[in-house]
Amino acid sequence: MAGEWIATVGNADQLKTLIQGPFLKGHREPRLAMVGRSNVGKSSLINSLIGTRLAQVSAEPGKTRLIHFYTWKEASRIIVDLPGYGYAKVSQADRKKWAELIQAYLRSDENLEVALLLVDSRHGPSPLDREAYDFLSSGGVPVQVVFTKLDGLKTQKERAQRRREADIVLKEMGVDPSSALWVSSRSGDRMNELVNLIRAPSMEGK
Ligand SMILES: Nc1nc2c(ncn2[C@@H]2O[C@H](COP(=O)(O)OP(=O)(O)OP(=O)(O)O)[C@@H](O)[C@H]2O)c(=O)[nH]1
Ligand SMILES: [Mg+2]
Repeated sequence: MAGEWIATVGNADQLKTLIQGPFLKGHREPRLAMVGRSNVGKSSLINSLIGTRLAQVSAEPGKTRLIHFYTWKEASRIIVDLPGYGYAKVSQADRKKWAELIQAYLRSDENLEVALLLVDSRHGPSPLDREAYDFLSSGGVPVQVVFTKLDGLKTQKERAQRRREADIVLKEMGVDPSSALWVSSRSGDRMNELVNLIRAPSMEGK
């Protein structure tokens, strides 16, 4: 088995009992958190990395409303599937709950290695993505930007154009554009670059 579900939490109090120091239910592997707007492809990317369909994927945005923890055995990591932001139909109260839950997670987890900030390659970083980036980096969390759904950019010309546009926004955000990865979990295109980066000694040592 390439990975398995460990736990699901829906409120901040449950997090405190679940995460004890560096441990999460007895597991002490470093954690990778998936952050990004609803429907950007977080759960799909998790399934592609782990190699099984553990995380629930849906065409309907706002599917992941809880925090799910999975083991990714091959890389000795725990992957954290966080609820997506920016779903228009979510009420103000739900948005607040989302922010509180994610903040509580980031505060309680001493073993968070990196947050993968997922951005839709067809649209580039949105104002909400920029907000998420600022929020993570101001909390001292290392962030890796990953553009998803690369298969949606059909031609080399379109890819180059989107990349030029995204690079401008990344620079404004203070992110080195050459550090960003462009992948497709659907076609598997360039997924190896992400896997190699996660498994690189520099990241393992963090
Ligand atoms: N073309 C394409 N579609 C993708 C890719 N990855 C995910 N999708 C589709 O995008 C939709 C949303 O995918 P999810 O993985 O559920 O997205 P999510 O970010 O987990 O969404 P929430 O849980 O709502 O936050 C689904 O219809 C997926 O099939 C990809 O690499 N290429
Ligand atoms: Mg999801």
